[in-house]
Amino acid sequence: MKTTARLHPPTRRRATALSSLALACALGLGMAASPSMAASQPQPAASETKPILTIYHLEGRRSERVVWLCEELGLPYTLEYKRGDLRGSMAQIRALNPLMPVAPTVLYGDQVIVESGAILEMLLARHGDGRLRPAVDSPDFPYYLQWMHYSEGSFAARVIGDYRVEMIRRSTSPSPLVDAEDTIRFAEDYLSRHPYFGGAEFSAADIMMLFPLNVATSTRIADISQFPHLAAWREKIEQRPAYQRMLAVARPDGVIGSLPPLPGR
Ligand SMILES: N[C@@H](CCC(=O)N[C@@H](CS)C(=O)NCC(=O)O)C(=O)O
Repeated sequence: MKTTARLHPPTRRRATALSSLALACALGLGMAASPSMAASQPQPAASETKPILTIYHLEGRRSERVVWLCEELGLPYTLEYKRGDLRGSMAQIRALNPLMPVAPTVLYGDQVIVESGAILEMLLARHGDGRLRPAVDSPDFPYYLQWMHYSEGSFAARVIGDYRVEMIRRSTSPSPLVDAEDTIRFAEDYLSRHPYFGGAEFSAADIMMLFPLNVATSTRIADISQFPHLAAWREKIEQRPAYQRMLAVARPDGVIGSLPPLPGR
């Protein structure tokens, strides 16, 4: 599946129209613009025909973060994946990045880049115009940066680590080390005092934090009803129009091939 969304900033209306095109593509109406749709769009100049960014994607996986960020920013991108076919999508990634075939892998210009957090930071630094992150001198900035990194370094790492261990051997006593539930409790505590992970405003830190929370709850590593602030935050950010546009283009059939939930929970 190849979807291209283009935007000439700052024309936001155009982004919406092009997202509709991307949605049509995602819904199986063909990858190229239909003649009538193409005719209704202003034609991009030759230098703008190919977005600088191509996102190699697996449905329901971390590459959604990059799509979501681009939708928030109105940043043009090409989305590559094979709908309903994780193996096929992985083969595309492997062909581009044989030594580290993970989602997201992006092609940015002629550079192949991995690590969703790094990709988000790079896109914000180059294309963000100050959006989706607090100013460097604001009191929110240290928290923003903490959660940007915590999402993968502590949260996802422990959720997936605990899940793998528990699939092999159910633990009968709490871990003496910081475990997945502790990482969630820490995030819950922060959200009891701040509306978003970047502090006062929605930011890329929220985009980073959603994926490990979803893995934690869908695998039953954590019970979301125990974490009301996280539950309310998730509900709020999932209503964002850019998140909904991301779902339409990047997860048209829901999460496929998800990890089985832990038994007996
Ligand atoms: N820390 C990396 C993790 C990337 C990663 O492991 N992605 C998963 C999908 S969510 C993947 O590609 N897994 C395939 C595999 O491990 O073989 C990031 O944030 O981008």
